[in-house]
Amino acid sequence: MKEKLEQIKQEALKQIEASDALEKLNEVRVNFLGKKGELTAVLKSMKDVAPEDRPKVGQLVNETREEIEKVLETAKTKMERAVREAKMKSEVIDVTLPAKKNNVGHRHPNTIALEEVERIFVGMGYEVVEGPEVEKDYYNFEALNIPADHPAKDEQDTFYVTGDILLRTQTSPVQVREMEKGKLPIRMIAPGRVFRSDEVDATHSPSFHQIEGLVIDKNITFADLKGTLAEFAKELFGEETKVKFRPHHFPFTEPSAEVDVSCFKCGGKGCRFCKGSGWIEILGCGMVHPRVLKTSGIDPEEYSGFAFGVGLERIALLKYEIDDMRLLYENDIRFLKQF
Ligand code: 2U9
Repeated sequence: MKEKLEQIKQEALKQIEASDALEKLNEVRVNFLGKKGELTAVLKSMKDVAPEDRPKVGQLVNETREEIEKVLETAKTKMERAVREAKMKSEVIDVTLPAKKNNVGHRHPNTIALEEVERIFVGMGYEVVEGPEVEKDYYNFEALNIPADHPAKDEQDTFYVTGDILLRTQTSPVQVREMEKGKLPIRMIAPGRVFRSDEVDATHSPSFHQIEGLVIDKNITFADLKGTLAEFAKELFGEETKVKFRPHHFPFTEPSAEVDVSCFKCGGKGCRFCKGSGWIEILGCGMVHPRVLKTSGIDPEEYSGFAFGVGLERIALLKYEIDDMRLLYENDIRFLKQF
């Protein structure tokens, strides 16, 4: 019996020695010490041992078991340490290596200009409202006092989806929808993409962006419009900026005007930037036509309002001194990262 136990022990030690993974060590444990293991088998065969020898044999079995367990435990600790050390070695960070450069994204000049304009108007208490790019003829033209036979409809030639569904030519439909809701007063800007059937050149594109503004309340006058736009121009182009209102015509406003700002390059003296005039045209505006108010259910006897429209690309081109609108759409990173 003693030899048998010695033989089991030697075999176990040999197998422990040969183990190169924690799983293998576990196999050895199961094979020798487990329920169906070799040592347990010896214990089970105790019934064949003479009763007086049983305590001695039992003790021998226990000693063998303890020895195997001890060697197993030592091997396991050693192996775990080796695994941990290998892992640490493989995960070592070389702090002297050059850093990886992360390419951080960049806001598009249009977005920078839009956020600046929004900041100015939100600061004056305006709400920013958006609406659909695909519109009904009614909201884009009819409700804005541009009937089917109006020449302005030719000027704003657009893309039709069906006979009366089209890509909006201005963001005014957003304001008409707001007026229809009947909640007054209104103080809003409507930024967004608009479409016109224009050829591409340095100042035109079939798709561009506008920001339109609308204020409707009791006792709104042209003086409110002038004060608001003068303030807007100062915030956008600098405190010294002056505004000039030139009479104009829009079907949806009466009276209407185009607004020039004093050239922020030369201060109004005249330079190449303002083509010698000292003034730069930036937007159109006017008092909302009584017919437009009436069409959307607002009583022009009780309420009045002003509106304005500005091309976002025009602001971006001026502010960042870009001389060709096409650069804004080409997404050339070398261009975009300059702003
Ligand atoms: C409602 C009533 C009136 C919006 C206005 C302009 C003048 C204007 C142009 C600027 C450059 C378009 O992008 S552009 O080509 N816009 O000059 N827009 S008044 O008038 C409105 C809007 C909504 C209900």
